Amino acid sequence: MDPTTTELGFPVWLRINHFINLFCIFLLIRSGLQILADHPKLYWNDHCRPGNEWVKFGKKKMPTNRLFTSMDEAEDVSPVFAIPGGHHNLGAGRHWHFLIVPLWILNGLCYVGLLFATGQWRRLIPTSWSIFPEAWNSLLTFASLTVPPESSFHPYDPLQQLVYTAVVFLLGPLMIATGLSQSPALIARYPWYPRIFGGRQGARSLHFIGLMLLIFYVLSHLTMVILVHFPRDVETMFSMFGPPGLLSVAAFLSASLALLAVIGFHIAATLYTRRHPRSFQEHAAKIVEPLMRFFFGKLRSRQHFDRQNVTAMHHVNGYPPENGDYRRMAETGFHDWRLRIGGLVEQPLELSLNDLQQMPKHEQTVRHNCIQGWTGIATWAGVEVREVLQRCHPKLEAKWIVFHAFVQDEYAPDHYYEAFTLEEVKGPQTILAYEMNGRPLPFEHGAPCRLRLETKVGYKMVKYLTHIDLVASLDQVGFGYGGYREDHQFYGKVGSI
Ligand SMILES: Nc1nc2c(c(=O)[nH]1)N[C@H]1C(S)=C(S)[C@@H](COP(=O)(O)O)O[C@H]1N2
Ligand SMILES: [Mo]
Repeated sequence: MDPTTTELGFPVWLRINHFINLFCIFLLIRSGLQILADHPKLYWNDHCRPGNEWVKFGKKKMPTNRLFTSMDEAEDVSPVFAIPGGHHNLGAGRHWHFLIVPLWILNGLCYVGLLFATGQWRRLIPTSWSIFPEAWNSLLTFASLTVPPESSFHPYDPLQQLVYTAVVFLLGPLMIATGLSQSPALIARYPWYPRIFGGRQGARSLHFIGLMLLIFYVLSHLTMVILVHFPRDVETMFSMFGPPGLLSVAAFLSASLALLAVIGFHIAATLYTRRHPRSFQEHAAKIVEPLMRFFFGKLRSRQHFDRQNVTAMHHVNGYPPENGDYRRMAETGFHDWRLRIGGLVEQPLELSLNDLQQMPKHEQTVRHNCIQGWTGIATWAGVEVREVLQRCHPKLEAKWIVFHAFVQDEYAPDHYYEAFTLEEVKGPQTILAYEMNGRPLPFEHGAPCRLRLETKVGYKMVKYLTHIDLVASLDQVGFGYGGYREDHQFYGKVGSI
């Protein structure tokens, strides 16, 4: 090996970079497990047919004789493994994931940049094919449970070198690429992209397999550090003479402190997130929302799935309203139902189902992406929101458009609603749908009319619409966080990923 590699040492930037990476990875793993727990089933195709998962965690069994919703499928998860842990804390788990991802990617880019700028790459990236047989020999040595002599670490042994290169240049990019393909906005704009991974569920499964490899890597890496370096450091600690020994002691202490700091941060962050979910949501939103709007906000859906491809058993989330008004209207085929469009508009509207059917009809065969993880493909048809907006003439002060649903249950007065900026709903494939797969919208999917906005995660697409309001601010709408799930489950209000 190139003799200069041993002289490279571990410069300060490398140590800091490594520390930030460690900090990020543990948070990404724990928030990732929180997200997974909300739909702990993995599939290889985007239909997510119940029972068709290749792996499933948790013991829940879904009924086959009555309607269940995907919220019923969520599992609790221990705060030891997940941040913040507990029941359906998906919103907070996502905030953590999205807070850390940009930091982790930035740190990774700095690392790779500096690696090449400083010559450090020479000891990381193998330059000869002989690395493979050498790594194999090294693996055999480890398999016989002996630690190779220190001389074979210069400073990395061949197996280490191969694994590090693979983690940095294969596993890292794979996690980013498959993570990105979970964004409804990105994959609605570039439908070819998730196909690289066999669809969004293929990507989700690979993201999970990557997570498992990452956990395995982190655990074995830590074990190696403890087995190989720890005894050597302890030895020097107890024979404290000469500057090299002292340096080693300092390194050992600072590494231990760094690890303790990460553990301490996790405990504090978990407790804070669990005890103050609202304040965490508000703080996280200040960073996550602008980033999400910046990277995904301008993307417009261009999906055209083959109609042959629709999902036979499309999942459901959110039960049909259990209230008298709704039931009465349903009995007469929603003859009396009117969609009211009001608020800051010059021309308030009241549209019957028939009025909607008389307007230009738009049809789209698209993938639905629930925030919990499942997908399904369906053909939806209805009226473009931009068409309705043209007819009602929004006033200049109107900034937000809020879609309201029937009260779920007359004894529980909060109703489902979701808000968007006016810009967000002006794109294509944003419709008030009254048909699904060529039939009137079924009850469980939002009869008589629901929103479809294909660059968003499912929770933004309000079913069982009653009225649409244009407002200048969200302060007076619900609790003011931009939607029912934002108010009650601490989700973010953008929902582009
Ligand atoms: N009124 C209402 N709309 C709703 C919900 C709900 O609970 N109530 N759930 C949302 C969520 S989280 C999802 S994923 C989609 C599910 O649509 P589907 O049931 O047609 O599959 O509806 C959204 N719209
Ligand atoms: Mo959802």
